[in-house]
Amino acid sequence: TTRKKIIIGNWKMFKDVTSASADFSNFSNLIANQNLNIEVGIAAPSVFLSELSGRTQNVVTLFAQNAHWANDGAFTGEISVPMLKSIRVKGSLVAHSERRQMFGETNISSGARVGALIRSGMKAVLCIGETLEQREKGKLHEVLTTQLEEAFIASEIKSASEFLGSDPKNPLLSIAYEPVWAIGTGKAATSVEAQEAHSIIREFLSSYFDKETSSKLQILYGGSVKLNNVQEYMSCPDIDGALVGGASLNPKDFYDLCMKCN
Ligand code: G2H
Repeated sequence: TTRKKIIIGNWKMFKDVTSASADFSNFSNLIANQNLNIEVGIAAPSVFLSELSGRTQNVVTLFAQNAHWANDGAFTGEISVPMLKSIRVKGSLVAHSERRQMFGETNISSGARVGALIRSGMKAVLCIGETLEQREKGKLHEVLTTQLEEAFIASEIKSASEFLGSDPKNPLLSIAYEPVWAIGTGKAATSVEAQEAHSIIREFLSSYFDKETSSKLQILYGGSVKLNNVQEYMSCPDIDGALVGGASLNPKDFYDLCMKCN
């Protein structure tokens, strides 16, 4: 495939400004000394983004963990896409399962967030995934395709080319498949289970957009990705990257993990 691999660390709600700055700089320095074939990014807590955006060395892509759909307004506690853009953040996660489960994020609200990011030329990493109960009831296909379809409609973005954006090597839309039962549990999906879900997603993207668009979009796997299992995921035909939580918090360990994929 021609899809560039992308590894994104998700720092969730960890670190303080001192450790975040030091860890980010360490990671950037390590990465900057390499010939990178992959793209690497970190999704940091929003209070650190301004500080971290001066430390990317133009080799680490800085992501937010969420972004609001409106440019501004009375939305206490939210952060807008223009705000992120003004501090040179390049994209955002959307609808991480923790946001869906604990903060009421829906397919519709996350689709609106995706729309705002894409219209601003920023990368949107839309997270989807099934719970254990849904999987056991045989609803994997239905859950994944509904999450995608409702979000795409709510994004109000009409054309596949808008989702792709202007840089063919770095499409604006990415999907992260994160089975809820594998997140932070240490119970990773097998690469066979992950590939099966990714191929469902790839097929849906083909039918919703077209085959060519689908073949260009990156689909990341997330959920207990570690140094010792990342290569197996990356060897699957429809897995183009990883969203890494716990294993991204230590800069040297995360660097080692990224280099396994380079
Ligand atoms: C899933 C993942 C990163 P972890 O939430 O998004 O976290 O790798 O800790 O399972």
